[in-house]
Amino acid sequence: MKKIDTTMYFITDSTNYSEEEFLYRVEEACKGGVTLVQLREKECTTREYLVLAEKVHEITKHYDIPLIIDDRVDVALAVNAEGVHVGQSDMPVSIARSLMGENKIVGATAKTVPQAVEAYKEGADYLGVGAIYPTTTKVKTVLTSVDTLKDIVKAVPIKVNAIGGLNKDNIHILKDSGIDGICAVSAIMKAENPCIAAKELREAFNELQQN
Ligand code: TZP
Ligand code: MG
Repeated sequence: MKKIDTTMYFITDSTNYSEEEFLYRVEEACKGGVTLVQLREKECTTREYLVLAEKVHEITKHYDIPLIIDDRVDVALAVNAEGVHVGQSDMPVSIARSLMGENKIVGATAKTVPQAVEAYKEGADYLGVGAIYPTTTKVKTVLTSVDTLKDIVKAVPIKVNAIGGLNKDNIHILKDSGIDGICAVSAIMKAENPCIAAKELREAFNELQQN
């Protein structure tokens, strides 16, 4: 199995930031110890996605953190990103896997056990499960209960991350859920200091796993 550290999975959102501020925040998050970065752009053109992905990849490579591109296999391949993340209305995992090849990371969103099992069988390396809490990030999603999250963890042998409204003060509900990591957008992206926020969130999760 591929070695992927999904412990502190940071997902970007460039909304309301200049490119300079956005890239600064991404770099600060990297300094703070995030273990995986996903570039998630919903409104830009393909060209804009490509150009931004190249810039973000320069940063993540410097910190030796794998970069995952949301939704777009073509953009992931074009910038030689380490992986792609597909949701239920994106390219199916099986096709993403065959296009990306065996050595790249393919992640998938799953909200139910059948979706999780299907994604695993089609070749996903990890799953993002949620939203656990309501989120202010622009996304079409429904809530997933912690019980469903636990059922998914038991149903598949790949890494499972929780996502949705997570921050250092509310992740305690994930204790003993068996997850491998947490995904966060706002808690890091919108933090006054993304470096400290990333560090604190990672520490809070590590503590949860130990106690
Ligand atoms: N999928 C489910 S919730 C979500 C995505 C992409 C957004 C999570 O963002 P935040 O700000 O960490 O709640
Ligand atoms: Mg998607």
